[in-house]
Amino acid sequence: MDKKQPATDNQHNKPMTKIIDLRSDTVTKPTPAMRRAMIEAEVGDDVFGEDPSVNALQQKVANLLGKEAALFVASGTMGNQLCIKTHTEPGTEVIIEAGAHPFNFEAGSSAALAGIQFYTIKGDRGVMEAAQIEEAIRPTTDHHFAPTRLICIENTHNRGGGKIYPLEKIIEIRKVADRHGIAMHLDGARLMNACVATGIKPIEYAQYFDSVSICLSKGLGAPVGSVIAGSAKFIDKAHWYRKMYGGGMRQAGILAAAGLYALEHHVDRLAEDHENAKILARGLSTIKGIRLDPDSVETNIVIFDVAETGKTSREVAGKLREHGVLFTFFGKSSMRGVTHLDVTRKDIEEAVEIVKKVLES
Ligand code: TLP
Repeated sequence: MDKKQPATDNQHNKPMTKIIDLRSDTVTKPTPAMRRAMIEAEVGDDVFGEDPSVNALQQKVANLLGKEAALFVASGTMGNQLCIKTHTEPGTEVIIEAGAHPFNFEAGSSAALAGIQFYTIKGDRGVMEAAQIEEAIRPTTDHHFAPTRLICIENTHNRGGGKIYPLEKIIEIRKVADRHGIAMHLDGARLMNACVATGIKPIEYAQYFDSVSICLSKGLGAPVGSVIAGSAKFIDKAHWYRKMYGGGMRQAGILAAAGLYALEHHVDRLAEDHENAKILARGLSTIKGIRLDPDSVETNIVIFDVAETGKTSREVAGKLREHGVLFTFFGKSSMRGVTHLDVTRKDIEEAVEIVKKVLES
């Protein structure tokens, strides 16, 4: 089905009234209360540093993560890219897990804009071991090599199915980084999911990283924006690159107000998304043709395999779309469902019923 077409009722070819959209936690729409906060936001020209709402958001995130400074940016991609650019020089190397977002889904920007190359490591659901990382670090004494400058970690790990990066593993990796004088960046697009699921505070994770990026427009439900945090010197340099990348926004307080609202009202409720993801996983795992271990679900992402249906993931996703349930697919047989603010437990139960009907009929 054409992606632009609305899902239709199969028999009558009429547009479906209800769609259960599990493609991503990015699809949420701002709630009425969030919209009110946006309308009422105090604004100024943020390129002059004069937007009170942006400044308040930056201060809030700096405090939350225990960093000297923070910077509001347009997207998670921009956040990661500014951090990678700021930590490196062209011709240097960045160690990253093979399924990580900057390597797979940021349009080649780390190569194009920062001029770095990645050294990828295959982790276990996105989790690399300290020993694997240490082995990947290039010797500084031999100029054949691109010097290693940065280690990137993703928590939770998207392609790892929302896997939480164990804190003790992060601590081990930090020791390796310190031994070699290498910086660490945390892609914390869904850091708050990890925090809510474990009870570990954002600051406890963040202390092991030189830079952290968190997304406001994933599970937190804001329409736009991410925030990066680090030392004052680091953020000052990233601020220069943000301007260079065209990310200097003017009355951005309208957007920052949504982020502030999200941090104040939408963090604790992530527990509901995690519960719904477990319900989704348990339901899907009982359906013929689906392979999924429901116990592997730790946060709001559910990845499952449909090879045994005899159809590709694209075909299965297309079929389900016709029945009003949207999933994403990657690879030939892998699919992803993500729970979020705009789907209820009832929606999840309904989605499972629909998948069952479609796949088992
Ligand atoms: N992830 C999106 C897609 O791009 C795959 C999604 O639907 O999950 N880091 C991580 C871990 C992410 O999952 C994403 C977005 C980003 C960074 C980038 O954020 P945006 O989309 O705001 O640039």
